[in-house]
Amino acid sequence: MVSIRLLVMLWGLQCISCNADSDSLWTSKLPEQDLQSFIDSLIQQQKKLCTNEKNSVKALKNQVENVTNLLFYPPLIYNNKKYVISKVPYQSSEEAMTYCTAFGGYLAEVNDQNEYRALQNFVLNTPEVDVVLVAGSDAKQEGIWLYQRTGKPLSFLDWGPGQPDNLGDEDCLNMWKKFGGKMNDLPCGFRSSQDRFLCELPK
Ligand SMILES: [Ca+2]
Ligand SMILES: [Ca+2]
Ligand SMILES: [Ca+2]
Repeated sequence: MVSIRLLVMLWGLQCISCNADSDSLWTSKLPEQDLQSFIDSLIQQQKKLCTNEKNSVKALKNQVENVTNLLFYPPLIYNNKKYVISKVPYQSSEEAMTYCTAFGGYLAEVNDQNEYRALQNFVLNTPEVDVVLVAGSDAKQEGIWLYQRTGKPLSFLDWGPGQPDNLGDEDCLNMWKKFGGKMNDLPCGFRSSQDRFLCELPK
């Protein structure tokens, strides 16, 4: 009898992970005379609770997708990554990085020529977008460009005409439509409500 009771408790334990409502299972008395039907009802409850959990995970995923659609233009899928350009400006490069991190990624790091071409086309083909912040800063040492996330030197740079000019102290990196999507240094703080940022996310 003890082993059956243990079995019943284990079933209850599995349900705990599905839904807090299953607390009630622990407070209800075990009917000694009809353990089988009690076990059956527990199995049914567990199935129901796990279905509820699946539904809430689905609802949460939908919510995240809705927020993503509100905050970002339609994504670019490239090389098993998802790139998104914000519909909103950033107050600082740190804020842009925080947004990207919140969505499970980082401020887009242009690593090579192929990724650069893909992102250039993405920037050029996204309407209402002009200046797009990407990863890269020479704040630590003027002229030495590092990825903020890793602290490593940029493995790819392609400056627009006359850049970088560090005009009035510009220590962050963007891709600029005016330059055909080529790179420009710009201030790391707020510059214009028209400026956007680009996140690199897992697909
Ligand atoms: Ca990259
Ligand atoms: Ca600079
Ligand atoms: Ca500049």
